[in-house]
Amino acid sequence: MKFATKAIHAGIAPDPSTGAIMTPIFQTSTYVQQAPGDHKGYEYSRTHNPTRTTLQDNLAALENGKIGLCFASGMAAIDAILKLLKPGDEVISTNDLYGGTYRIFTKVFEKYGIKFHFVSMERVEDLNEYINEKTKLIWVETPTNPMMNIIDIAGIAEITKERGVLLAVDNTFATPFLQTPLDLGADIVMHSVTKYLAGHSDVVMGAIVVNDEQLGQELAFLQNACGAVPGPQDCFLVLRGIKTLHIRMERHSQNGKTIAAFLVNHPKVERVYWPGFEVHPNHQIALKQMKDFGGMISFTLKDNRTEAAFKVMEHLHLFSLAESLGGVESLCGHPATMTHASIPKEEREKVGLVDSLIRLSVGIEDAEDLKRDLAAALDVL
Ligand code: P1T
Repeated sequence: MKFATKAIHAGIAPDPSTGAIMTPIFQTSTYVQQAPGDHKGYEYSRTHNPTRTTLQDNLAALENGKIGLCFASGMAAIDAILKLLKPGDEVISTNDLYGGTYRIFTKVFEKYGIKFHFVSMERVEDLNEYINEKTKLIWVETPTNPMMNIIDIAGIAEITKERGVLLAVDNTFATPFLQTPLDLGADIVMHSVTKYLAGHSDVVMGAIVVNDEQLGQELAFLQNACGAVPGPQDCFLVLRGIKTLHIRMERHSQNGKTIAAFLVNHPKVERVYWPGFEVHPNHQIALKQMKDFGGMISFTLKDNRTEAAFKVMEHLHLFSLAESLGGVESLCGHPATMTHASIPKEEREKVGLVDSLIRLSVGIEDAEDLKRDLAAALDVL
């Protein structure tokens, strides 16, 4: 099945009791058993819920994986992956990543004796320097949040396979429409479903997809044992959102391209971070592993004062100032004080995340209107 068909049909069947074409919201905590242990596959909704199962199966199909698991948030999904580890284990992560991921690594799991190394993975072979016998997991975000670096998933997978280390990819920015990390050799793909998958800024959710049966069972055990599961109504909303994922991603990518081209030629703009530019340092890898470039763009201004960035964002109207991304409506954000404030300034600046950086989540509105909004706001400077 091709992607668009899978988005609408994979894992989804009419409800057997009524024929309802839409998966019902099974708003129930428990299920009646005929005798202890004699049930229809459902015992308690933390463990299994039919609305969640349908979404998990649909997500697994989209990522070309075997087992999908949904969590109460993207952070809860990351938490479950980290709980595969034990004290003394080491993790190597991209040095540019969502601030909340950096925070759970350094402020939560370091306390439990897990060591994290943050490195640039732009040159895949450099990774070998950091891998030792304690290394258990490589954590890759690509495109990275917010600097839009692209990491060569297949290149890293070659190394992790050889060295017997797990490779997890946070696929939030790309979605399975643009990139399928399991096909490139990753062991675990993770999502903040909150973003493009849900797509309508009305749900917080996370997901993990894997191919390996045993790894899937370990993660399903953690999902049930720790219990950060999403409710059935949220699963229904995400199932509905995913039905248009392919159409939305095409439009996000098209609008992203228009806005990136507009910004790069604007006299007040210093630098635009978008992997679709031929001059982007990892453009060739983006071409190799992504179908298109998506709707995320970061940029800096020639006037590099934080106040200048604030002024531009204040004068944007169609781009609302808010955390998050991936909804149909355009958003703008200031990573240094918002999504990435939990990363120390010196660490942020090492990767180019300066105080004047603005991040855009380009929505699916009319691109000319979005351009006009940006032009008017930049004119204020
Ligand atoms: O917000 P939550 O659903 O818990 O997902 C966390 C998360 C994980 N990974 C990436 C790449 C993310 O971007 C996020 C959440 N990010 C934002 C809220 C943001 O505005 O960048």
